[in-house]
Amino acid sequence: MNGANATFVAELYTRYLERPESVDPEWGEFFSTLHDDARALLEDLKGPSWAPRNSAIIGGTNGSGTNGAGGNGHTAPAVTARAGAALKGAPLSYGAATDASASPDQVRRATLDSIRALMLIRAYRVRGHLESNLDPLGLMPKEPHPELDPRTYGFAESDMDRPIFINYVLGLETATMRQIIDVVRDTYCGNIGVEFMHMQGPEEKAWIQERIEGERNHTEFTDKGKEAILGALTRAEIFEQFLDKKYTGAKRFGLEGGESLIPALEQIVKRGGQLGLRELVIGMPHRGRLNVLTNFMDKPFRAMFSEFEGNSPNPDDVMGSGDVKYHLGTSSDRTFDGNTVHLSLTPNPSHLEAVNTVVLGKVRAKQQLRTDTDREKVMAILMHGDAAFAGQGLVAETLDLSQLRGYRTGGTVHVIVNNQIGFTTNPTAARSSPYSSDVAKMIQAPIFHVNGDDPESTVHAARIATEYRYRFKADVVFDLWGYRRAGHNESDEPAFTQPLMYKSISEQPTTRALYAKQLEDQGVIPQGGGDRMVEEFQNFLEQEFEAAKSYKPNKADWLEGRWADLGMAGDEEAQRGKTAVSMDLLREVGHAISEPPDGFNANSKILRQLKSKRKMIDEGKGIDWATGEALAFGTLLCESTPVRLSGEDVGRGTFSHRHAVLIDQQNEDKYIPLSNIRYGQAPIEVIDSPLSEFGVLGFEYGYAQAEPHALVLWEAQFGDFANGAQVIIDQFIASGESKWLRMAGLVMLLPHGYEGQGPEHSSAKLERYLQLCAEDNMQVCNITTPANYYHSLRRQVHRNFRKPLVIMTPKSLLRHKLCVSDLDDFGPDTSFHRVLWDNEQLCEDKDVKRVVLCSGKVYYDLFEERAKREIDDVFFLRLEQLYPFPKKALVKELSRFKHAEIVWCQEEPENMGAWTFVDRRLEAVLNEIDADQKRPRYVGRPEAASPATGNGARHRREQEKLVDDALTL
Ligand SMILES: Cc1ncc(C[n+]2csc(CCOP(=O)(O)OP(=O)(O)O)c2C)c(N)n1
Repeated sequence: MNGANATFVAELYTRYLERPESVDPEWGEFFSTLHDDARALLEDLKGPSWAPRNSAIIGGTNGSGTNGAGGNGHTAPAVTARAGAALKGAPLSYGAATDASASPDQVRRATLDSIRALMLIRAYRVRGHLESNLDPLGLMPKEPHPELDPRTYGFAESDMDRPIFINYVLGLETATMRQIIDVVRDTYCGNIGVEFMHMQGPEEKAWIQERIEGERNHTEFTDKGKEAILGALTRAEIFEQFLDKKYTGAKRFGLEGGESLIPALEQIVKRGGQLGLRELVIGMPHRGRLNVLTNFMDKPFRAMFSEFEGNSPNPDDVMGSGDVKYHLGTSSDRTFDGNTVHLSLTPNPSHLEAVNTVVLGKVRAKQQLRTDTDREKVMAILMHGDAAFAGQGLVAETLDLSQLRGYRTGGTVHVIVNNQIGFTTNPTAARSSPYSSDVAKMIQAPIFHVNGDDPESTVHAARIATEYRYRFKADVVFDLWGYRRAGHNESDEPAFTQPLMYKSISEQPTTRALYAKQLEDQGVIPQGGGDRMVEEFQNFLEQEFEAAKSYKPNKADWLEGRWADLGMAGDEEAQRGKTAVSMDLLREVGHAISEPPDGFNANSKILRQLKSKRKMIDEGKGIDWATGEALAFGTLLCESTPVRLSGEDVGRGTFSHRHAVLIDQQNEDKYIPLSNIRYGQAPIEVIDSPLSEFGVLGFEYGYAQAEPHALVLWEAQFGDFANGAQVIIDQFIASGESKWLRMAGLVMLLPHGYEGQGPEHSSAKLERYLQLCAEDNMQVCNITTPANYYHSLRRQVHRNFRKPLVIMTPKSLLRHKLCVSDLDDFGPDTSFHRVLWDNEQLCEDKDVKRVVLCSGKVYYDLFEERAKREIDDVFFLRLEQLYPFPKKALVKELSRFKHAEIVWCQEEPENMGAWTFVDRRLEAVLNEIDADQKRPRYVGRPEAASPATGNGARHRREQEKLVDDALTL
């Protein structure tokens, strides 16, 4: 755009406003985005009906004025008249709309001025951030952007002082282009760059615009406020220096270069507290974590120094592997302005961003527990590195959850601690987008980029970000630009890879030093006041350092709050749990889940299913898998245990078996039978999740951690998809208790079984879970009856400890005539069985020639084939729970068959499934009972790279062979 065509565009635009259809559609689309301000301007300028028709200059000839905006045909003349008044510098009250003395040319130019000025102002809103001053090092190349140049809109130097009517846009009625530029540059190109014009919501966009334009994006801090900011910067900087001096070279992933984070976080809590925040759940990476733990979370410095001395953060009698300092969490209360906010930092693994949805799940559970339906009392802050935010796909998954009914938490404040480097990698190699924050545009989040060397702007922007979250209950991104003073960690040499950047960093005064000087120069603090603050804090740290020598942690940070009545796992017998319920309760639930309400138009096939469900309950026979599950959920709900099930398509069930949510065939109303058992029952949430494994599993893990008194389940569409969430499984579920003393009773339901559906839909990779099992960290089951499934679920909340439960769940067994239970198996005197006997014993123990041990669906294949062949001397034993390994039970059962052949049969290839896990454990059992055969013999598919064949005929051949081998070989 240049001066000449800007005139053309402005004319076109005026025509567009009068008759949108009269301009080319592409222009129309462009103009529609300009709409708000320009329309307001023209509306305001709409003259009274006496404006002369024939003075129309733009778009008003040939009678077209009759089609003008507002239908009175006078818009354009009125506009020009008003603009003409502006041109002459007349006061622009409404009454000045008729300035008959302005010549048509003057009026025309004034009108164009107005519109072109609006175009420029809009360009600053959209792209002003590109010329803002974000990089404290000043290394980021900055090109002037033509759209931000008044010449582009036809304003030469000689035009800069002409008054232009802009109708209170930017709070100015009239202004010269010079004044306009002053204001827009101050607002949009200072030390804060705001991106918000990508937002579709007019209210959200207008809010941001007003919030920042109203005060030119500045806060005037009181002297006390300024001192508080300097205090926070001083603590942040001196703490790192102190560590560097006392523990030179020790890894701490220091915050140096990003110290403004600390006052920014304090501002978020302070402003949040005023807006209703009572509990803040925090997720953050390694960078600056020790600083956040002490200076923001109030972890005692002496405790931190003690850990640097190599002491455990927990009392000696606490077990577990522990973790490195910069992964640990903590919790504390902080009070600002009389509002106390509980802060908890979630422990996390090295895996950047992996903690994100764990934090969100915790927030959601805490909101539920506080009946915080407005989502104002509990909020998350997630901190991120710039490289990680752009690079890790989980960020997109996290953002995607932010507004979904089953996962929303009322908005997260994301803080990118942007040091413009990722380990040794430059931004140009780390992302294709201009900013690391760009991914957040997918959810229309506003983005505040701030130069961290301007701590006042930092605190100001943090405040607006918090207000936005509270106003719109939506995510907001705060991108704090700084640098990394040391290498990636303190023993790394950054000059190997970024010599120029590090030369510049070595010459850069610290943020604290710059700000202390600023406050001294302003007279806010006395000369030398900055240094005195430093000394005072150094002295305090020295005292803490001394105190650390005798510091002893007096309690471990666990089993508090909601966990207070829970303990550690006891012996094997205790793990059974009391899971039986009365027959009355079973029938009550059974009836509720088999009757849609009056007037509900259920699908006819569903009605048939409900009828047969009702029959199962009434006759007490043939209870299938889905009904067993519903009985588990329903009985828990009646016992006041909330249930939360999420995963892809879980409402209906991937295999169309669950139908936890019924859909009215005429209006698509939903009815959840399990929500309608009785008055006063606990709530159940059944949530169809987005197509994500990593994010959603993390969320449910976090939820389960914060609410141990609910049954929380995640179901994979097919079990193997869970490996998209492998980080959550390895880093949290399997090892979280050992590393961080954090338990979770989360259930993972993983459809598994060889049914000829090909490589990706057969195996849930049982072997992976078994390999992770140790120290009683979790339970892994492959269950074969609806009743045992029911008990396994109820057991999760009927013991005084919590452990993750991984279940290989069935597919074909969902409808298998043999895979059913009696109602009695759910009733009094029943419980979970880790080992299940054969359903039929066909000969006496002593005559059993062979015992086939197996787990899961293959049992039924074996059972049917044995019956078909009328074999009566083979006995089956099912391992329903593989871990904790039911050694005692197996010793007892196998002692009956000391002289029999012992076979392990599985469907999976030999390098997969349970074989390598059970092999040595069964050997130990056989040795213990002094059986004739000391090791089980393997029967199953041979080793394979791919879990299953894609060829149906080959699958059947393989399956027949392994069943045949198990019975006869
Ligand atoms: C998922 C994952 N991959 C790789 C790493 C190894 N790693 C640790 S820090 C880091 C660079 C992170 O850069 P950035 O996100 O910008 O944070 P910074 O350390 O600069 O604060 C990398 C690659 C990791 N921790 N997690």
